[in-house]
Amino acid sequence: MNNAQTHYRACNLCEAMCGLEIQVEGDTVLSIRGDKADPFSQGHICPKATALADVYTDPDRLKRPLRRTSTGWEEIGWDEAFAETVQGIRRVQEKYGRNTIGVYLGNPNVHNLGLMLYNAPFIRSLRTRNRFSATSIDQLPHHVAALLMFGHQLLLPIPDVDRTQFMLMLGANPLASNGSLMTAPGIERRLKQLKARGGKLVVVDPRRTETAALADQHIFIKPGRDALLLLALIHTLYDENLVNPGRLADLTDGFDEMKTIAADFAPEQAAPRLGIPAETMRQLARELAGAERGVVYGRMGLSTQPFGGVCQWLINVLNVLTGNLDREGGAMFTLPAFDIVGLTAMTGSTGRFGHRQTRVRGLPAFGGEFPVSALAEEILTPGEGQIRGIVTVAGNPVLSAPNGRQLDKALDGLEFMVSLDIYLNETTRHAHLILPTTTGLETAHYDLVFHALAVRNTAKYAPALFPPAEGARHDWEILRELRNRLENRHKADRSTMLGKLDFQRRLRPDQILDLGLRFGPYGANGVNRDKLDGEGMKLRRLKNAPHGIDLGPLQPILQERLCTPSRRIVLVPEALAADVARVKAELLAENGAENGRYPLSLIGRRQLRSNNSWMHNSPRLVKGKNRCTLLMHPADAATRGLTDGQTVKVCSRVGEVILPLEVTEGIMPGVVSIPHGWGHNRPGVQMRVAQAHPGVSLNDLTDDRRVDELTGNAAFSGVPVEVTADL
Ligand SMILES: Nc1nc2c(c(=O)[nH]1)N[C@H]1C(S)=C(S)[C@@H](COP(=O)(O)OP(=O)(O)OC[C@H]3O[C@@H](n4cnc5c(=O)[nH]c(N)nc54)[C@H](O)[C@@H]3O)O[C@H]1N2
Ligand SMILES: Nc1nc2c(c(=O)[nH]1)N[C@H]1C(S)=C(S)[C@@H](COP(=O)(O)OP(=O)(O)OC[C@H]3O[C@@H](n4cnc5c(=O)[nH]c(N)nc54)[C@H](O)[C@@H]3O)O[C@H]1N2
Ligand code: SF4
Ligand SMILES: [Mo]
Repeated sequence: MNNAQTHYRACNLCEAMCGLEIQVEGDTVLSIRGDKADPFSQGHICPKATALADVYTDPDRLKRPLRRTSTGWEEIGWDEAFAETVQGIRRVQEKYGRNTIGVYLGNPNVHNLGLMLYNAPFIRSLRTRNRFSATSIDQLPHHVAALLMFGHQLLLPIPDVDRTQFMLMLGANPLASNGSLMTAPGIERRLKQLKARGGKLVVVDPRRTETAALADQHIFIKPGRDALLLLALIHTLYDENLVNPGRLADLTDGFDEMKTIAADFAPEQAAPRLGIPAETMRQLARELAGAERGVVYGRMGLSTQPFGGVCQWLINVLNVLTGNLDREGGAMFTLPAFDIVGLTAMTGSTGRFGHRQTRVRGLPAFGGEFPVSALAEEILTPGEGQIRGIVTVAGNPVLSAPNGRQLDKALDGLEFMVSLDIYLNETTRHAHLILPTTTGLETAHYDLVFHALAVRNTAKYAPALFPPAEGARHDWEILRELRNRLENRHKADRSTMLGKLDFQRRLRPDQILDLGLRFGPYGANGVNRDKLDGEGMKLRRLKNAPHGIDLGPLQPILQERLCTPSRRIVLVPEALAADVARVKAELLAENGAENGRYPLSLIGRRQLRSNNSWMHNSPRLVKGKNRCTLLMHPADAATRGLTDGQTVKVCSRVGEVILPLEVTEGIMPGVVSIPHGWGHNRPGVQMRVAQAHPGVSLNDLTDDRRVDELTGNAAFSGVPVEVTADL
């Protein structure tokens, strides 16, 4: 260990931003531990952190550009790869029109500083309307609610978990996911502290999750019906005179409209449809209203369901009605050192909704992107504007988008496809070219996104630990080069004012970061400059603080941040209010027909040792027994004559999968669950460890036609299925 060195950085795999202490010798990682001196994560890590080293050294990882030929893949040089990529894109656009190139950005984009800073100008250079990203299979409803209520798509309320006394959590399982739209490393400790200080945690989930097991109270709910529960809670607040918005009263419009809307949703009315006693709902509303500091928080389970938009709106409404929005211990807003909300608000790019529709089904665009659920049909349906080529950047939609088999088929028929990725996987196997990128430990890191979603204001930067693996390039370098070639410009244009302001062409990611920090709220002239002495926030300061800098707990700041035309909170945005009719028709009306052929309701789940679809090639993460099982309640197993451990077949409208059955009381009768992110048994994948532990893909069952009609977000929760013995 004589030449061992210690490097500090934040893990970029999930949203928790855990501080890591990494011992290295040369290019060998000796150990990865939690960094106890990180003021935010205080030593917390999970098993995935150590797998960062596995990704770095993975023998299956791609390091040179690959071209698909009739006889297989061949390595080519970068110059050739860039030239062919640009030719491929141009060929399609010249033949069919510029919108016939699609682009899909996957989840790792938001965990990568270079991608966050360079993907926008690259996408603009493609000059296509057919933009897609993982947002519409994830948190899109949160953005829609934020845009319509607060005037900015990124003004997302974050639960102040460290100071709350009452937390109502719906459709989230942070003990497995480590928290989402709630960056809070060591969430288990934080939730235990909430209980220890006399607070209460209530979890609403169709499954008794790891988080539900820790909670004071767990309420089962049938998938997709939360909107009804939330409306019943709001009804109770009005009905029992518990509405108490405090100082928000002067800042908010729409209390009376909300009362009218909720009038039809008495808990007594909702109870039979929910299977939750009316008294339980009334009690819950009273506890929330009575808590000195309380918060309602809902994540994936509430976003990716047929009423995702309404659910995320009503959660905000509950926080307003109880005075908990923008209040300590409630749902608060961050003021990060690199302030994307502030920067975009300044330029007026606060978000747009419904300004365009998809060609085939007419699903709405949000923020310049169309819903991924429409991607396959946009490729497969002939006609003008049909997508003929695609660029994927750090995405695996074949496993992550609904009806993955259909997408497989669609991608297979494209005239041109190029992927920036580190693996030859379920999606990239369809590409004509794969451009291999650097991985976590080879990149400089600052969380542009997750500092803005954290339960404290913090900042942390780390330089790359290793140089790029031989042959690989940084994502941002690839995007910059492609953009330059697509725009026919090879050198930065410094002669014009616009050229000078074109940071992405002229500067490296850390230089842009430095500018953002200096001109941010903690910079020398920023509103919060007093938080730091001397010259305020800048990159050098972060470089000198490798464990990160704590900028304090969240503060009430909404009033200054609001971007609505009225500068007030819009409690009842029109589009959302209108969507309540759908809740009434589909959830409240008694005639909600149960599906005869597919009587069970399918949900997903997350597992601590998986990271979406792409980390199953790490041997240490897949070892042990097969985790890709179907969870089913004993009563449902008994009616079907099924027993624990046997192999079963699950069918939905779009497909079927075969996997082992796990019978458990931990899931509601009528509901079954398959973990998300498996299914590596497709031909042509080159991930040997993952292929040896393939599991099945949940999204071979989920349905691209099931979306939240309002937002277009995928409705993964509650897919109708049937389960039989696999004979
Ligand atoms: N049924 C169901 N479906 C779901 C979900 C669910 O809960 N249930 N969850 C949804 C959610 S929340 C999300 S975010 C999406 C994720 O959907 P995607 O983003 O499409 O999928 P990932 O599995 O994150 O795939 C990431 C891809 O990026 C590659 N990659 C990793 N690191 C890098 C890098 O640094 N650079 C580049 N260029 N490539 C990299 C990986 O090899 C992989 O191909 O899935 C969604 N799909
Ligand atoms: N280990 C690990 N961590 C991850 C990821 C990962 O793949 N693995 N992915 C990361 C990503 S991209 C994201 S977006 C976050 C997601 O973070 P979370 O939202 O916390 O993740 P999930 O575990 O999907 O939690 C969703 C919960 O909703 C429940 N649910 C499903 N349908 C319904 C419903 O209709 N109503 C209610 N009330 N509940 C429902 C499910 O049972 C599940 O417990 O996790 C991140 N962290
Ligand atoms: S919880 Fe998330 S950020 Fe923390 S070590 Fe695990 S994967 Fe990394
Ligand atoms: Mo996600």
